[in-house]
Amino acid sequence: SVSAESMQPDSDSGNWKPPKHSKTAEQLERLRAAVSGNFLFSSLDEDSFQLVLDALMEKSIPAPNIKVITQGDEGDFFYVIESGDFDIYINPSGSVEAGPDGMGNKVATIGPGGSFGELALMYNAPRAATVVSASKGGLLWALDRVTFRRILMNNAFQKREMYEGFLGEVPLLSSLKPYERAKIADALETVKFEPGQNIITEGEPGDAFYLLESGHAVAYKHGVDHAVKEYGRGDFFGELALLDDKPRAASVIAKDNVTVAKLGRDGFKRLLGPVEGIMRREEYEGTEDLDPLSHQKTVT
Ligand code: 1OR
Repeated sequence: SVSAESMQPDSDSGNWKPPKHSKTAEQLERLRAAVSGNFLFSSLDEDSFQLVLDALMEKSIPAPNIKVITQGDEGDFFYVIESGDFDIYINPSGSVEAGPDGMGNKVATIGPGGSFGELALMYNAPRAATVVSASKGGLLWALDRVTFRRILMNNAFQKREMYEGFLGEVPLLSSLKPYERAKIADALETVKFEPGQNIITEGEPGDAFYLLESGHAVAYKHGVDHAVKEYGRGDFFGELALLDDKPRAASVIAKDNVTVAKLGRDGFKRLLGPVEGIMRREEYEGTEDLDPLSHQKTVT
């Protein structure tokens, strides 16, 4: 949980001037692309967004095996990945013997569009993990601690707190670690629908995945006469078009007032990899007719 102390603004930042690192048009274009899919930036207003763009610094990580963050160090920067893969190692015991260079065990790999290094800045804690480049041609965008805390952090806290309870109840996500659910929370957007509104329309291309937070929705195939499924709190839908790059296989329509947590295609691919097997298995579970939507309660 968030300590009161970690929420205090940094004491030395009374007359803070945000850093400005000038960028070429080419750099700016790459930077905009790199942060476009990243949750934390998407809910910033124009001014804050511009301020963060100015403050970000490009950092080239040309080769594999370069340490970007060392577990136990003080936090200085938050990083967004433009290109390259980065491995996360955790040494739970602090033992020098554990794993390569005493870095402990590899717990995750993060790729383009992903980010890391937020925990130490959010909680005023030592670095929780070691982060090492895993490929050539890595490019990072680094945001200094003060700008992160002043501009991006409240957003991250709010979303992680707001979604923590709900995501913990979603059966699909129960095998994930709390940290993995926190990263999903960052990427979610709350959307509301009124009774009768289409959340998803059959035949259209798919660009998002949905978790149902409250209310009920019904899936229909071939027009609204043929209900195939009803969804309630904690259920998910919209995965098929994203998993298989196919048009929407059904329409999903709000039955009453519905609130969904929406996850865009990039976030879906980046964050739900570990449960892809579960989604695919559930598609066909216990059905004779292999109806691709029959992984949840069938409307009778
Ligand atoms: P940091 O500032 O502590 C290391 O610096 C960063 O590694 C950390 O922020 C996160 O951004 C990132 N546990 C802790 N930190 C992780 C983890 C993680 N994965 C990435 N980082 N995991 C939990 C393992 C029990 C891995 C979850 C898959």
